[in-house]
Amino acid sequence: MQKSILIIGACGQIGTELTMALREKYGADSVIASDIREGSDSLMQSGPFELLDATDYAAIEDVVMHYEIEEVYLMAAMLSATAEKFPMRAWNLNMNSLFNILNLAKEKKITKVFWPSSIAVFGPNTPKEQTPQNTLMEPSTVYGISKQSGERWCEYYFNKFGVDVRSVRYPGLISWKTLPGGGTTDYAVEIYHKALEDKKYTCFLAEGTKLPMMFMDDAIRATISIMDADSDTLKIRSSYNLGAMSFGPEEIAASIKNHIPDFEMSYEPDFRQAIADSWPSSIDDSKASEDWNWKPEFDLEKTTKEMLANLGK
Ligand code: AKB
Repeated sequence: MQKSILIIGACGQIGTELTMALREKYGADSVIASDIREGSDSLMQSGPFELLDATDYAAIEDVVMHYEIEEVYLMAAMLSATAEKFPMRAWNLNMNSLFNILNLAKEKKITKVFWPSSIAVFGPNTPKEQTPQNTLMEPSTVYGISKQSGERWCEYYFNKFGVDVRSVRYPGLISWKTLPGGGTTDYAVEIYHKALEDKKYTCFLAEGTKLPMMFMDDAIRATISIMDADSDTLKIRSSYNLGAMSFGPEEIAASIKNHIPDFEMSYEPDFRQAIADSWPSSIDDSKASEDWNWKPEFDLEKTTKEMLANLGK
């Protein structure tokens, strides 16, 4: 089926792989990548690209009209660790970009929206193990507050204006094609790079800090599945819990040691420890399984194999 798609924030960790996957599915010319700066050569050469500021409504509207865009994936955001350093910039980027897209949909200029939420919507008073879909949510980070507010606004625009917005709460994402930036879960990507380069890694989170994580292939599959799902099957228009695996830094180190026996891990927790401590350890994603058949395919061992094989090439 032919459709015209715009990805905002296409050069980031998720955006890069999402753009490639959607181009594969719908054809290169149907998927317009955009970002505030240019991305990798492979992304730039694989199809149309527009320089675009996610906070600039008029510029987004121009691109939407020019390419007759139907669906927007809004992947631009400031993540948890950077947002603690620049609270107002994070709030402005994370909220204004969302309002721009929700308002375009409200005005019927686009028909469908994907917007990512995060495990950061939960806070220190949320049950930590198998965190339910509906539970106490008191996020204590700037990023978490922006994501929780975003979820409320998505649900509001769906109920009030019929905006077809779809969302998942991503856990920490592990990928080898593009580095993450500014997140608390970034250690789970850095560790593989350092294991191959130096055979050692100093982790900025403490031993025992168990967090929900996911390999990027699963995250991309989840994103495309929820966008493909029949609108009527989606009972949740704030954001779906999404899970795959949960581990602490010492467990990822042990799985790397199975392949690189002399790998050494040390720990120097910094300000990101407090952020991680406020988040769940594991996630109950049964609503996503019930409503749109979500099922992860990658566990830690499979992830480690993929990461080391691809980064080692
Ligand atoms: C972060 O660490 O900020 C992100 C997230 C969990 O949303 N990866």
